[in-house]
Amino acid sequence: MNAVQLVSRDIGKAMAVQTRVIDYMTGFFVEKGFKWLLPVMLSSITDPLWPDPAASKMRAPEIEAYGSKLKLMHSMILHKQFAVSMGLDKIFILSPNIRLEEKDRDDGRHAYEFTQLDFEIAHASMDDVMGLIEELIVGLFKEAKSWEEVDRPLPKAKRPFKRFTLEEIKEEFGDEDEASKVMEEPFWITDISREFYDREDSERPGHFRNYDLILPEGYGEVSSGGEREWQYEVIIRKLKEGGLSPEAFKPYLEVAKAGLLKPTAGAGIGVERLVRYMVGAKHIAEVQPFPRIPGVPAVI
Ligand code: ASN
Repeated sequence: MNAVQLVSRDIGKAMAVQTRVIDYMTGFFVEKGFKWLLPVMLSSITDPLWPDPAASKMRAPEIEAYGSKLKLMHSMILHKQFAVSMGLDKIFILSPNIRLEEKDRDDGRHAYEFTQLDFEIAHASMDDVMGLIEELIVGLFKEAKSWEEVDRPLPKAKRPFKRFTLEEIKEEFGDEDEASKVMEEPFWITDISREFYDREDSERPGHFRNYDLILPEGYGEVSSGGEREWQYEVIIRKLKEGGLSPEAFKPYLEVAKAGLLKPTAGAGIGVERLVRYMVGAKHIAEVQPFPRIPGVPAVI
């Protein structure tokens, strides 16, 4: 595709739905008393996105600024925890993320530049966050029934959404993608061994208090989150177990060591993924005015 073909595409419907989705979601969080932070796009530390069964190992690109090296953000997870340390108990951000995935990640769902609605709540539990996301999704789908741009039936998502552990998904469906194809309503996958910041169940070591929301019809993961670690010793141990260098998380560890991280829980919701699902687009490129597809050179 060249630049002329790119600007000749019709993405009016997708952008109309995106406008309504962002309007609905931001309104939902503002209404509930969340503070709306502006995004951080560069920082000395970012989400390692590793270890993670659903990710390829990647490095955040860096730029040099005023004598320090700053990374392009993989996600704002660590900054969300800092924001709660600053005394902001409920926050959200429309956060642009850059993730230079492997080429083979072009599965219709991955983009190497995308936006997530990322939120975090002090002293919340996984049930609190899962309940909040269910309320948001059920309300959004209900609202969307009256939007003329959404001309396909969305599932009657009923609360509570079904929950499976990752172990159960493997036993029952083989993997997450198969489960997404078979299921007819959004569902949860819990207990996933991944990045250090997701909380390990202190009463059940080797189990994790985290969750992903999966869309049906093969659309796959749309949201991901967890309760968080906040204790310095636990964080250090998990960084080392994950093969990550504590040196790369210096300011984060300083704040943790000072006892300033709080127990929190949160999640991020992929904006383009949600819009793709609601308009029924085959590929995420169809809902990105400027597609950023792993392995495909950007046109503009
Ligand atoms: N937003 C995610 C979370 O809150 C983190 C991520 O995007 N990797 O857990």
